[in-house]
Amino acid sequence: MTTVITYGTFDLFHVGHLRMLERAAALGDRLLVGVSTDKFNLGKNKECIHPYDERAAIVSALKPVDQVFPEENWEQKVDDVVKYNADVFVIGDDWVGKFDFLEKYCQVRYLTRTPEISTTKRKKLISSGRVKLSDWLASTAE
Ligand code: C2G
Repeated sequence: MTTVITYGTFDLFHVGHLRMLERAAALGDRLLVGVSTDKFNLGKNKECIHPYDERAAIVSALKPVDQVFPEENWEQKVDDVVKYNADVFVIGDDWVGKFDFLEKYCQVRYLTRTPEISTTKRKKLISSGRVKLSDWLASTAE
């Protein structure tokens, strides 16, 4: 049984998040996801639109995901990897090098991010009012 573990905020869930979770799940038999708590996100200078319980509910409902737990601080990853007996740690390459310390405990894989999509960009686009949401959705659907 190969256990994969990953972490993230997953606010305004989008296809970049989904593709990451699908690819992470494909690396093992079960996927555990640490979802950042609202308090932890403030430390990342990220203010979420969706509160933790909604973000965790969405992620835990996904087919590739077996279990969700709260990510409350930067230090918990080693304990999590040991506690869950994780074989592979996966995260997007926007974090490349940041979690190499986990190589003592498990495989560390940085996967390429899905280009051109991010929660921040989507928040800006919606709040800018430059385009009507319906026009934008129509344009992205093409
Ligand atoms: N992601 C992606 N493609 C995107 C956007 C995000 O592959 N277009 C990936 C990120 O690389 C990350 C995961 O989706 O692996 C979750 O992204 P975020 O919610 O932005 O997570 P982040 O705030 O980077 O938190 O301790 C690690 C942190 O909790 C990671």
